[in-house]
Amino acid sequence: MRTQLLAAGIFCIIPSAVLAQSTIGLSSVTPPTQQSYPVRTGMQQSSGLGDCTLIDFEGIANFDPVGVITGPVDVTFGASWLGLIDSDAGGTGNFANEPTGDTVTFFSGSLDPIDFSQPVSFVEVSYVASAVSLPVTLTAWSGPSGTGSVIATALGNTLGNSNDGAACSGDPNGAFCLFDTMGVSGDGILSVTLSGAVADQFAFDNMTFCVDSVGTNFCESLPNSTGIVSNLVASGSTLAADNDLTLQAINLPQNATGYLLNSRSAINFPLADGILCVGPDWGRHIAQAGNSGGTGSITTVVDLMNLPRPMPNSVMVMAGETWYFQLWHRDGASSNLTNGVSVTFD
Ligand SMILES: [Ca+2]
Ligand SMILES: [Ca+2]
Ligand SMILES: [Ca+2]
Repeated sequence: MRTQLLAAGIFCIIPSAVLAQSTIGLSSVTPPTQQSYPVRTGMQQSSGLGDCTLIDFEGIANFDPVGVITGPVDVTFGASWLGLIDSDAGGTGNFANEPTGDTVTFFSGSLDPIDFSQPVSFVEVSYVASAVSLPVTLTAWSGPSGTGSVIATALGNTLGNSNDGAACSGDPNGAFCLFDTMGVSGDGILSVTLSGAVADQFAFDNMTFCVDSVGTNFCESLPNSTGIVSNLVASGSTLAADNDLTLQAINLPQNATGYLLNSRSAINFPLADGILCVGPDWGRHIAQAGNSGGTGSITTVVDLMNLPRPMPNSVMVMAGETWYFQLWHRDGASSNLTNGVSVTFD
């Protein structure tokens, strides 16, 4: 025991090597200064995501501006946002364990805003950051290009660079190797900005945005085998009589089965690899069990007229009630859960 403590102490006092290594950036080459600004189509992987859209950045060349990604909502990335491909896949990126494919986006120079052509209500990114880029703040704005009023902010404080001490390894190479998510929600988001990050020391991969999200995230689970905590996003109407509620689990492991849980009460209890946020009186949407497929997403359309319950077998959701939801899914030999989302009905 004494030897282990001593070893740990010695390990902790080698900051000079760590500091020196932390200057190694995300890319081993300096981006060119003059570039065209592209408009892209077909870049979004939206299958199975319903009202939510996932931008995975696959297909953008190394150092090519991300530009405008067109779709139901056009997303315009400021000129400083560039594609970066993993060095293990032929690019120059010093990263690993990116949530999709081999391509992420990082910025060169200023931290430019990201604009949405129509209001969205949820924006989440999977980011990776070295120590000098923490904490990083994601801010949602009511106007374009970081104007108007602040709708919501989210703080990212996960150390992602193994040279700075993050407990992760490359795939097989890449010091920026631990991704985490941060997300903002609220009505009428027209742009998001990032602050606190340092150029060439911060990147993100998947950007998920949703329209018409409702409800409140009330409980955080633990990272699943992708290294990220999965999220449950509610969309539709909070008017019980509308019977219009969809719950989308995102950032799940690929090809994992899972089903929704509901409850009138919230708890916080370790279960398998995650945290159980609902119950103990769960209703289980077993008949709607889904598979996360290649997008890592399961969508459940909830029937508010016949919500599955242990006893009686189903109930109708009434105005004034608050319900808590969470998705439970397989994860390799074990299982995990999404974050919880609560919805109060009118
Ligand atoms: Ca790599
Ligand atoms: Ca990789
Ligand atoms: Ca990607």
